[in-house]
Amino acid sequence: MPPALHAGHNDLRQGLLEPQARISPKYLYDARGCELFEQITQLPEYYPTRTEAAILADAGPAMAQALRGHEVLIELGAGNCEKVRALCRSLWPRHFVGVDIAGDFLYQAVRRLAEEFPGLDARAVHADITKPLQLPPDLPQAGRLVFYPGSSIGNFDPADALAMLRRMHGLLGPDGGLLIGIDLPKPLHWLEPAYDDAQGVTARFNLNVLSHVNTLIGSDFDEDDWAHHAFFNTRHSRIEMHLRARQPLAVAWPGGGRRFAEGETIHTENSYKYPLPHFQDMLAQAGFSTSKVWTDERQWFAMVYAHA
Ligand code: AVI
Repeated sequence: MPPALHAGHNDLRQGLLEPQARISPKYLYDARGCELFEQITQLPEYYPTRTEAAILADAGPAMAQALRGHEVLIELGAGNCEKVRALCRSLWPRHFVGVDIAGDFLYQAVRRLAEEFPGLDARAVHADITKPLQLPPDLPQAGRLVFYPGSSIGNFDPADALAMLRRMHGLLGPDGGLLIGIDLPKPLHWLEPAYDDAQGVTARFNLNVLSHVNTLIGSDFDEDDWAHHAFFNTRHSRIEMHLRARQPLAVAWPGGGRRFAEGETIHTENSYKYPLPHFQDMLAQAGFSTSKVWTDERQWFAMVYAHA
């Protein structure tokens, strides 16, 4: 294959060459990765999605009360717009903007939402939410609420998470708010299986990143050479996902390559579990003040509402 075909994605090549090889978690989400993640959210061990959905359902009326006045809903990483439905039913906003990197998927989901909520001005913005965001210029400034569910903020390292919270703050006027989902620390015997399930779906999700990388940079990773490894790093309060070489091996790509010793790993994802006060500190550093927190009985997950 001509090398030009695999130009770009220098971050990938650089990450693979670092002493602790790494692949950014954003590469987990090609079409197959998105499908596998959907399956993860249904797994018995993967508590975050269903816990968050239960909080949204149980606290619906109280949330509607607290969020009154927010008529402009901006969902980051909107995906299939499933989570925002409950919020639309209780808030009946006038405007909705769904932002996601998966364009086609998003356009269809926003069209369905507009059909379900007649009168809602629903729009899709195809964009990478980790970069500065251009919202439609005619979107009202007053009454904005940024909705960022799913605890995806935990997939950024703390400095990047803080930068992201600051960018969210920058999207809001003085009466704006943020409703964000965060996954809280909990005992290891609940945490680790959520990232290493019995059916091996998370393993397939992690290994799939190698096929995606092959497509992007023309490398010759073989998924069978690697094993999924996920563990809780207590010092950093985060789940780490790695791919571990099953034997000594060499991987090549146009213009480069590297050897891996048996047991050497590629770090593919972090999922931080912030204690609530710690996360509230981050919000404060980004210019927000926490207004309300909803959580589940076990205090495993929290929906935090913060004022700009
Ligand atoms: C998208 N994100 C919140 C998931 C998480 O729990 O950190 C990604 C994931 N990785 C493995 N399982 C789920």
